Amino acid sequence: MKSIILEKLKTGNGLYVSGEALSEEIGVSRTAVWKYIKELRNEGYIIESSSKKGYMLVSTPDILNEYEIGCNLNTGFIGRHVQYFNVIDSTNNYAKKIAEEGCAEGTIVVADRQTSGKGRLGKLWDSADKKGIWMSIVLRPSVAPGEVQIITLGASVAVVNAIYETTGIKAGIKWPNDIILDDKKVCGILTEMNSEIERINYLVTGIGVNVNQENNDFPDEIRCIATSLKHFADKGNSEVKNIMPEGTFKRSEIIRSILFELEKIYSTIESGCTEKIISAWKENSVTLGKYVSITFRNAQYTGIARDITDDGKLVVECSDRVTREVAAGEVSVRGVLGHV
Ligand code: BT5
Repeated sequence: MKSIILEKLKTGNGLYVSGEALSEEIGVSRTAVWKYIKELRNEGYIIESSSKKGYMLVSTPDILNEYEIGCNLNTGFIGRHVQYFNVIDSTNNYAKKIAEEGCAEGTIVVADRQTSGKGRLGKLWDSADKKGIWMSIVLRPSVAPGEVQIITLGASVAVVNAIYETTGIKAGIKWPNDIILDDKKVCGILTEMNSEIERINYLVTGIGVNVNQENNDFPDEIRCIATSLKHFADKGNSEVKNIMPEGTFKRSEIIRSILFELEKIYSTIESGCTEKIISAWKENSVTLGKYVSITFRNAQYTGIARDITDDGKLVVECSDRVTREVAAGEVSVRGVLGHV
């Protein structure tokens, strides 16, 4: 009911919609309409009211509810079910729970703030309130468990494409799936899997994008390695687009675009055309051609990252002249110079 009222106010295009018309069209009392308006205001919508003219939607702040994400969402199944929280421990944890319970494929869990956002290997992911996209997507791919890396690579391509489409900002991918701007991390992806030997039961792809943080919003420990889309845009890049008057980006728009790009890529993977994803990943890579240091079977090597294999392993030509193929999770890759 609330979403119908919201839709009517939005199609009012900045004009008043009378309370009586709303109550008649929807079939609820005027008091009920007033109650829903109050709820919408509590969610952050700026709605003016006049006893004679009714209600007018003045502005829609950066809100992440099911309605804002679903409106104009151009996907078949990814993002068609949204579970929104203003605060949660970790969207990945909740997504795993509902995946266990059998939620629909493509369900997303999104939060304004995480209290225990997770990176890989128990590391923490800083998830400041309303500043970023903290979102997890439940997938049930038909690829074999050993080939799951392609979905993670695909997710990073989807994020880079979506950031470019919605903000004009061209980010790069550090292998396997950190999204980098100005040598700093603007997004991290954490994929968790529940599988049997031959079959994936479900996959949760967690995506964290720093959108509207100022540099001071990051904790000291990560301030010199983290950045946000806003921080990048504030430096005065002429290609940046869609910045709101308050100097921030609308998270719901970026989310919709990520979901759209991800669904395209996911369908390509499910139809067996993984080479397209690999080549898109290579085009956006900031790792290939760079010196990297790797940890491989407990030994350290340095070398040049030359390629990635069809199943997503990084091919490194090491300085001892041996070429090694390393998988994410087994290795850490650090640029010899800088973050990349
Ligand atoms: C990642 O791990 O990059 C994966 C991050 C995934 C976060 C999303 S948010 C939605 C979903 N729910 C979750 O609970 N998680 C996912 P990793 O490569 O291990 O990087 C972690 C490291 O990045 C930390 O040790 C910090 O050094 C750094 N870091 C932490 N918070 C950051 C931030 N907001 N921006 C940039 N770097 C950050």
